Amino acid sequence: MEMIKNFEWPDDYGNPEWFMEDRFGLFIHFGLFSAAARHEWVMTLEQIGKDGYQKYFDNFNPDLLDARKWAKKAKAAGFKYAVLTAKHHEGFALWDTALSDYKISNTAYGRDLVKEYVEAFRAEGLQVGLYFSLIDWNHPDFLVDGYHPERNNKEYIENHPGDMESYTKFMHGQVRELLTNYGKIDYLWFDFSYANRDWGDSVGKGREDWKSEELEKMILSLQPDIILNDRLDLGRGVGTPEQYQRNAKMENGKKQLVWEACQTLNGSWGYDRDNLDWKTPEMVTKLLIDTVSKGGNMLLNIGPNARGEWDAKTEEILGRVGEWMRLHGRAIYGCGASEFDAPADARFTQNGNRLYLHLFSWPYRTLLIEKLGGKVAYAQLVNDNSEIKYIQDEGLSGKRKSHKDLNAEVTEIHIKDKFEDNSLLVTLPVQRPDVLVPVIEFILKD
Ligand code: FHN
Repeated sequence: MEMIKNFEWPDDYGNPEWFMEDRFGLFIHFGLFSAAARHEWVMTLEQIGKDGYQKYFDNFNPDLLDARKWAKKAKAAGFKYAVLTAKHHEGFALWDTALSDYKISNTAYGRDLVKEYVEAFRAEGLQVGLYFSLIDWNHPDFLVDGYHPERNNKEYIENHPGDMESYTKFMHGQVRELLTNYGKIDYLWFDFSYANRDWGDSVGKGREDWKSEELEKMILSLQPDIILNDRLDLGRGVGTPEQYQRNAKMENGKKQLVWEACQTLNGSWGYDRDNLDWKTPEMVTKLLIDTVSKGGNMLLNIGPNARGEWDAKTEEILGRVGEWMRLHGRAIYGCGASEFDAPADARFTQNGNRLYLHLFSWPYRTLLIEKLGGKVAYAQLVNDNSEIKYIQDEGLSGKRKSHKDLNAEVTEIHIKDKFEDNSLLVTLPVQRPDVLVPVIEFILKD
């Protein structure tokens, strides 16, 4: 595993090596929007004012929510860390905050979900992260801008001119609560800065509005080992591209950045009952592999429903991905980008002398890999640790015992002349292993 020295990382942030080892995180979007069940931006997309939104608070009762079940499911799916929306843009707090009545402990649920979440996920051995929205559409002092649900409500705007000094005092106070009352928090995930937005009659918000420098200092004084993402508009922290797949590592000049691709299962972060745009288990697995092959993590999102349960489709996808992770975790955890170039329609991940070839399509019988010739000591399929044979400089690996080896020899004769002398010719079974993505492990010579 590449040490952090090869990466750009703030000296005063916690050591992110656990993060870079873990590779696979669970994002959980849960709040009053889960009851509306049509995307977590519903309040602003439908310009529902605070009064209109109150019905979700009044009727909120996730009676089947059990954070311990969430944690066990997360572990079974192969996740190593999690990030829960402690408060999303709607301003509804999932913890018993002393700074606002707009909180889960004042609903029929009556309990502190952040407390239950951190305890349950730590008990399963996962690192715990919290998502915190810098935006708060419920707070009366939050200055209305082009993203605000009340942006076209003249009366609201007249009565709420905005007081960002007072708002940031409140916002910093809530962050202080989360980093003081719930033990060690491993990852704080802010969302989001938009300083470059300009709607004409209002502009976006960034580090000056959030008092990001002051906030960051407070955070690191309370939790010196914590890591932060890059959305405080300070130009540092874990990179967080979302809803698309990068085509290369995340780099800043000569150094790689610590980053995670943030992806949804169906295009919505919050529970969206009627949204059927689900990614397949195979697509999710390939996104994870592709991200790790570029030196990043994947933060994969789920949106539990308003009873606090994971819907059937989410369970199905994570069940399949979890089975692949059960067999192939060693090709993901602790791995990163490789110095070798993968063949077409495949990805390499690497951890020291273990090089993993993830085959997005299954070639017929042979696979030629450049620059690996002479470097491989042994090769096997990861799903069953069955040997995979190859030809490199010294000819077919292992003794020829069966007609199949003779077959490989014939291949060698036919292909040898096209064979770069530093290539590796892998001979594959015709039958593709019955897993989401087959993986070959090459054990490299020291
Ligand atoms: O506006 C949010 C959105 O609702 C969601 O929480 C995503 C997750 O990365 N972040 C913001 C959009 O970038």
